[in-house]
Amino acid sequence: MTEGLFPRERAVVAPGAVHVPGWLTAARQRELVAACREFGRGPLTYRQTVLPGGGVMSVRSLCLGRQWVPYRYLDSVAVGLPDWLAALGREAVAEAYGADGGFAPDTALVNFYGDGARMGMHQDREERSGAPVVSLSLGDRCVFRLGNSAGRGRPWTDVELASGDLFVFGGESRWVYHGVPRVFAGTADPSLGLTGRLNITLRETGRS
Ligand SMILES: O=C(O)CCC(=O)C(=O)O
Repeated sequence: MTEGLFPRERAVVAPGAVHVPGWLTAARQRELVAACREFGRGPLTYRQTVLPGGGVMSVRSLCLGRQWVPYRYLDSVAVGLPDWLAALGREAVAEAYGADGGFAPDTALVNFYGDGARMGMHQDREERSGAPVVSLSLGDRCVFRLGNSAGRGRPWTDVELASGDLFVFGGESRWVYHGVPRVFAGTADPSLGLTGRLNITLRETGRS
């Protein structure tokens, strides 16, 4: 009933974890969706990752720049991280923290959430750098769960991420468990031309 009646406010959700609703303009979101489509045309494609235990992730992903495989980064780069995307990551850190802190991402993980896809609680711990993780959301709204660094359980804070939202987690929140327990299917603005949800995370791997 109250949805859309009140502006969504910028918030520091936890120390070092900043949510900036609607950071990307509608035009920028459309450009990013088009770019994500292009990234998947080859040689990279969106694939479900098979975990070492045999589980298969429900999201479909691709990696620009340094390749992530469970649970490490490969030395090889199949497709480089575009400079414009790294620059957007720097802008994002400056927006969240007031300065970009020299953020120099060398990898972007692009996740596509189709029907029923979600992401379990996990830590982004394969990076050797303590630089923040920048997350950009496009398409359907979701619940993003920001937990703690001790384990997958409570306490956690649920944040609703919508298309165009920026979420940066660094500092004390850099190593917290986090996940996406729910995506609200069909909530994307039809003018975006995306069915489902895309999430781009930019990271510094800390590898030479
Ligand atoms: O989809 C999201 O908002 C989070 C993605 C994520 O946790 C990850 O790529 O490690």
